[in-house]
Amino acid sequence: MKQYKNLINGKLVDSKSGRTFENRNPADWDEVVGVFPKSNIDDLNDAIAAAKKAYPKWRSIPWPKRSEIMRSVAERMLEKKEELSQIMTREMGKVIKETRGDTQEGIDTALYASVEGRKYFGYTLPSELPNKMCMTRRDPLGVWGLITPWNFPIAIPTWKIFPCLLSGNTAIIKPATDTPASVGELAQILHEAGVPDGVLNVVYGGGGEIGEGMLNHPDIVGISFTGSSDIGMRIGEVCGKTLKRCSLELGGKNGQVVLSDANLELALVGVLWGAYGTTGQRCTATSRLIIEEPVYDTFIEMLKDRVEKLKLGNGLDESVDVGPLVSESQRESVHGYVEIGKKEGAKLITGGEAYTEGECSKGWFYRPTIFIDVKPDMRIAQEEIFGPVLSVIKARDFKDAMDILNGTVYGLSSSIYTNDLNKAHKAIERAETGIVYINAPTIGAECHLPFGGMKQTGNGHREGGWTAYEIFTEIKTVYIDYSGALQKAQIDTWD
Ligand code: UN1
Repeated sequence: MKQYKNLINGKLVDSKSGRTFENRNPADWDEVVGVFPKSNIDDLNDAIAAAKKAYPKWRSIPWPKRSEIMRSVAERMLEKKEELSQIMTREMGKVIKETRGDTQEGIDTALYASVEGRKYFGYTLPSELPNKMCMTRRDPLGVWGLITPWNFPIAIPTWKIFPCLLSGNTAIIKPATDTPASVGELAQILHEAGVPDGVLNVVYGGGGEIGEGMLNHPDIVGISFTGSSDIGMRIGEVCGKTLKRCSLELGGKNGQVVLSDANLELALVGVLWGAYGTTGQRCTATSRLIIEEPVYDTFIEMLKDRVEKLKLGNGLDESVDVGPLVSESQRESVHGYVEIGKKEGAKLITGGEAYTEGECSKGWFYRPTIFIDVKPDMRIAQEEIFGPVLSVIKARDFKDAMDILNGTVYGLSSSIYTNDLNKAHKAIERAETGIVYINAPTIGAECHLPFGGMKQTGNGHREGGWTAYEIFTEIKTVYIDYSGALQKAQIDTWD
């Protein structure tokens, strides 16, 4: 068991509160993965002061030089890929193949950053007036607060930290209390790779204390948050009052549509991966399966059989398909939705209970679950469950399937299985989601493309790719007049 400390101004320090909290393995609650400081406002204030002090020097370093540090981060992460992935499985529960993917996504994000620092373009544009040029450039903002979730303990922190820092900002990160170790290890790597003291600070602790503290601190210029829509709305509200920048990546109720002309075997492996990968705990997880009537019964039969064959267990075992839920409260919440689904009249055909056999008796396991004959307005078809529960809905035809797909307040990811080119294009156009997959599941975004959602999934920002840098920079518009005379825009004429 490792004792972690806050990282403030390049030093590992205990919390001034003297309090700590434990992080336990969700597959075996007897195992303590680490002990962490339960920080208070004094710790946060120290971290913000360090980040503020480090900012002027860090922003003055040329982008290509900062990007060299990112390359070194990528190399170090690659060397430690297996170690990082094992720690992640132990603290979060998802299977080792997936935590290797999570770490790889962080490495890819660092490599992307290492190139972006040499090509982050502005525009040059013609002026309405002679002897004058116009251009845009992007500049950093200052000290950011980054609040990250437990389901992608490395990838999502890297989506925020790397573009934030590469752009010349400094930051405080507060990782989720369920998975703080991964960020602790990552921060150590950044420190060793040459990120100067105070540029990235880690403060462990609860959202109510540290998260709220960030929102209310005048020296924090922006918040980047991934998590639930409820908390996102609260963050947006507080940031609105002081006009802090704020990027929110929130809930999803992602649907996979299977049309009757689709390759059903392909659609089947797609939904198995989309719904039960990461034990359903992805913002992009497939939570609704919308099947066109002619293939409804056949597809459900194929699906039930395969779902019942999924192997549950400790994610470090390479043969396991599905790990535990992250915590006791997560299991209670998922089970609560199963009870709601039963009361609403949906038909439970498999799962629907905790799984406690053998070595799983000491973990937060839950049987992969399928509800069929779900009506689009039921709560299990509308609310984010974040667990291995799939709600299957019958659609009359393509139009009905698209209406059902779009019929939620969320809009993160959608998937359409069809071999009809025209329907595929119509679906791309009509889907009210930030990410659309054709003949692929709702999960599997790549780090160099924009990631985010429409409607209540967010507030219009996109992480990933070049768009992540738009979050962490401000556009500056520059006019350079080399005429040597006063030229009045919109007033002087050119003839
Ligand atoms: C999330 O769903 O919380 O697209 C992040 C994916 C991953 C990232 C998901 N690359 O499924």
